[in-house]
Amino acid sequence: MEKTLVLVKPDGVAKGLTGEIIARFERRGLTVAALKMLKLSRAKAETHYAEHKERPFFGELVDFITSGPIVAMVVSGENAVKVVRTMMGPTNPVDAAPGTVRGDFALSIGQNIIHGSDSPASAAREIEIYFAPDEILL
Ligand code: D4T
Repeated sequence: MEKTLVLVKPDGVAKGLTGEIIARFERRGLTVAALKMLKLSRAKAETHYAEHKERPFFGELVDFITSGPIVAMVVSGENAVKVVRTMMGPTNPVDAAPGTVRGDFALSIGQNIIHGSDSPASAAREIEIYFAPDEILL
């Protein structure tokens, strides 16, 4: 089964959307294979978003993702990477259709509620940042 990393970002946790987001994935038929709440260190945030290091929004991105608790999960299922990305909606919530997480709950690209890996290779890299192998239970 394909695995992907999902984060409920600090704004999603603060808005009480964690349960709603998990429920959407479970109702779709995906499986939560690992789950934890944590506060991300700057070092881990910089590792996660390394591809954006030179972008002008990098500092704000790291400030935001480390600003409060997040919920990290490994979601598994057939085509989990693509299915989760479709259910999230585009990065900029302005373009996100109603029915997607961002289309229903977000307005700003800087605070867009949720992260999902963008490819199986990214998923493998990102899952290692958040979970030890023995924490992935399904
Ligand atoms: P994440 O990684 O958070 O799921 O977002 P995406 O995969 O959908 O989008 P991304 O990697 O292009 O962007 C990472 C992160 O940076 C924020 N961001 C992005 C921002 O604040 N301003 C911007 O102009 C862009 C492109 C939002 C998500």
